[in-house]
Amino acid sequence: MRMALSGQRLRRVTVVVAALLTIGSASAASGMSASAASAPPSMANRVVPEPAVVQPSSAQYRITAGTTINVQSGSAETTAIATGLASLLRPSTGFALPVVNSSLQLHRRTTHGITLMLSGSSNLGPEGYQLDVTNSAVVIVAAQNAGLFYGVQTLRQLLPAAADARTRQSVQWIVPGGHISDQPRFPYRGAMLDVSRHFFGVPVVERLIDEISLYKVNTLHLHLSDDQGWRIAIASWPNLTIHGGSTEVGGDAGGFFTQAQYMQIVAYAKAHYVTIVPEIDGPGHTNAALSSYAQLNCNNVAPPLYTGTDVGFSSLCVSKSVTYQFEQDVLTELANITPGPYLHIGGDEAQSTSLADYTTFESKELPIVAAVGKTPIGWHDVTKINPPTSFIAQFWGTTTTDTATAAAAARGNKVIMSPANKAYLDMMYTPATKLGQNWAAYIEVKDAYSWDPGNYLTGVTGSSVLGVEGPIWSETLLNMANIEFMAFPRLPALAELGWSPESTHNWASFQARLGAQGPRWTVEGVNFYASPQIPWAPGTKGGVD
Ligand code: TNX
Repeated sequence: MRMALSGQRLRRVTVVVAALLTIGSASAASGMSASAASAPPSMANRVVPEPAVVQPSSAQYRITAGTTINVQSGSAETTAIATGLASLLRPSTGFALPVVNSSLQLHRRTTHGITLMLSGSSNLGPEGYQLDVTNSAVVIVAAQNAGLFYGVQTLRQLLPAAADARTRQSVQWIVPGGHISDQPRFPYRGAMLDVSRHFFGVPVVERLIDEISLYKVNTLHLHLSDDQGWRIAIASWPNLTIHGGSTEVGGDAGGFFTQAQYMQIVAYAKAHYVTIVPEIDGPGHTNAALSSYAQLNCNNVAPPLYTGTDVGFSSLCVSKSVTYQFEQDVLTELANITPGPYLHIGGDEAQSTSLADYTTFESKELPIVAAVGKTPIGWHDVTKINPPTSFIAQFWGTTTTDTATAAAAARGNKVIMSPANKAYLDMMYTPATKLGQNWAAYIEVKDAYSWDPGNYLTGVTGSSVLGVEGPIWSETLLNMANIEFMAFPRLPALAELGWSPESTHNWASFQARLGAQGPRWTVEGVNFYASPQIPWAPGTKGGVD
């Protein structure tokens, strides 16, 4: 592994040196001293997550008024990706950038402009792509449209940050030359938004999808129910949202998604190659439901709504059959509006449910998920009931050993890694951070980056790991600016752990590449934490806590 690592680095260095030599002699020929010429942009040290293979060259492609974006005719989805790129670049460049459907067989070496091509080749995998930048063309090739979308996200990061501006900028639109060949390490790269403790509406969720998909995050888990609020309308149990969605932490009015709004989010996510994973937590974290329907309580008394931040005090009534009718109805309606393969059933911190009751509840809940045609994900607490191997455990602990999760992995269950002291995006960065909590750790950018999800939890390695997720719990977060401050720049760090080969993992390289994101977030208006650990590029203006 180490040998391969240094071999790869060496190759990169050699290519960079060769590129610099070429530039040096070109400058000398034009009468300019090499030191007077400003350093040309390079494909290296720009992209987060780090691509699997980057081979910079001395070529440069310049987007001009004459540039077209070409796609093979016949793929409406490819055309939509190309149109998305054109719409992003038109305001800042002021160029027309027409999307051209070509019925000709596009060829990698002879095309001009920016070209998106689907190739039959499957060695790029379902999300992989190749990007070639020469003096005359940018060509992105992938086996599937998801790969073309990711190639476009890489291209965006190779362009000047001003490309993301909404008004015309006078900038040379240069794409540094070379070759990138890229595909993800893990299939599941996620973020989670807690819309229960504080409710956030459709525009916030869509903006978050915009922001995370630039870093090739492909899953957004929505924590839709908890003690403080029920946030998805369920037609057969309307009081869940009418009453249970009416408030939030701190006592302000809460809110909820209608099923039409939820479907709008799902569609927006799909267009960004993001799968929505809806979570209905149980048997604990259920006060909002218990408060909405007295019959879900063992004593038939509905408790008041809760606006505090304690955990572990609520439980559905495990011995009542109505509890399972409720679960069946809720999960059926949710499955009907969720095209993705997963339903998340929570299962964490059921401190008011006995182990026997917890086992009974989960043993009845898991078959309901299967019956509605979905794969269950739950917090790793569920592994203590020996769930079937179809169950996916999301690890949130703060230790590197967990016997029940390791035993589940040994039986064949897959695990999503969200260790709270590395991946919880609601943790404060330092004791001076105003937002967030600190029960698991203070998590600076280097802490979020410096661990290996594929080799972290004893007994949970390699193919047992489905991927990584960064949860944004919202007890202390009131709005988009708060969410962004906690997620950026740590979510891109987690995205790199989920996407990039372990052999590319390198803090110094990450520091430089993350620093290059600062001007982009500044242009986009992302309110991020300008960590002193990162050498932010000129043009970076940090956000506020
Ligand atoms: C623990 S860990 C929780 C959440 C809280 C979070 C706050 C887990 C699955 N549950 O209920 O919001 O800590 O950091």
